[in-house]
Amino acid sequence: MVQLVVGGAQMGPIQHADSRQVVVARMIALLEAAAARGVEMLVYPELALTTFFPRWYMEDEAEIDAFFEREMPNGATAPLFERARALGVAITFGYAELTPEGRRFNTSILTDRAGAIVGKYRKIHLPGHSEYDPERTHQHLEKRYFEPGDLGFRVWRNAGVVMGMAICNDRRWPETYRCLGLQGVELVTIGYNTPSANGQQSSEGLEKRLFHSDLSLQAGAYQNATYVVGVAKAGIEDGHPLMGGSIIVDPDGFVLARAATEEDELILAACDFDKCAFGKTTIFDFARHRRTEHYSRITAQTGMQVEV
Ligand code: ING
Repeated sequence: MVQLVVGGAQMGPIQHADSRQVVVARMIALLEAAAARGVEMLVYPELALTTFFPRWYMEDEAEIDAFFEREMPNGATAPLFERARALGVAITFGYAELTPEGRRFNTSILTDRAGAIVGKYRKIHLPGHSEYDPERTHQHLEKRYFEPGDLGFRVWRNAGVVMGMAICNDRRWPETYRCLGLQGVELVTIGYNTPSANGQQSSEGLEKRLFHSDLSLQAGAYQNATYVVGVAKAGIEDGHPLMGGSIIVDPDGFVLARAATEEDELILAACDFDKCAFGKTTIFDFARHRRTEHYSRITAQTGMQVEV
């Protein structure tokens, strides 16, 4: 039987002016609190080291690159890796990655409980736009600052558990979970930064956004018999609200823990990964039930085509 106490380290707002050092100190405080409560695997949000900078339109390359990390771990994050190793807690967190070749990705890493990086994922589904959009109440320029991920959806066996990573908008696409489910995933970690209001549709309020986040995470968990942990960076960043709503979902789709605030907040649940087996060997026994001869449209066609 494989059990792991999994924690979600929801983070409150990070202001444009906040230094990496200040942010990492907050992450270490969450790590300490988690370890004190027996957490063995801790999930941080997307872009956990900086403010959600895709809300800003920038043209100056140096100004943009200031939000990116050239190596990981690095001077600012080494204390976090060190403390996680000392406490024996595996961690995953998101950050903006600048590669030696000058490519930019919205990235997430996964460590083992000895603090070594065992996995990397680069966000595949980038929402938003690439040019300034005057029609929007706020910009969402992920397509401007990041390339689509080039590492695919992968899993790693870590602390005895088959783990996979996704990031934010990925959680809204069933393909994300099924690509991981087909690899036997038992824990999907998804950090997110989700604006509380829609920049294009003012009627879509916070309640509907929180519902859609839950719906996506719970469906992904149930339909692939896996645990899913969704962790927010939340609160008001330089006047721009991000929603909270961090949750831990079990393989039946039930929510085991939910954040109550939009601040730094720890949620946790003791996860028994044997619970994944029932779904994977009955209702979602993919080998027995899937009819792939009828699914070709999913990869052959990108956009909707109405032919009737
Ligand atoms: N943020 C948002 C997300 O997918 C979004 C963007 C919000 C898209 C709501 C659609 C609806 O949660 C990121 N960073 O992807």
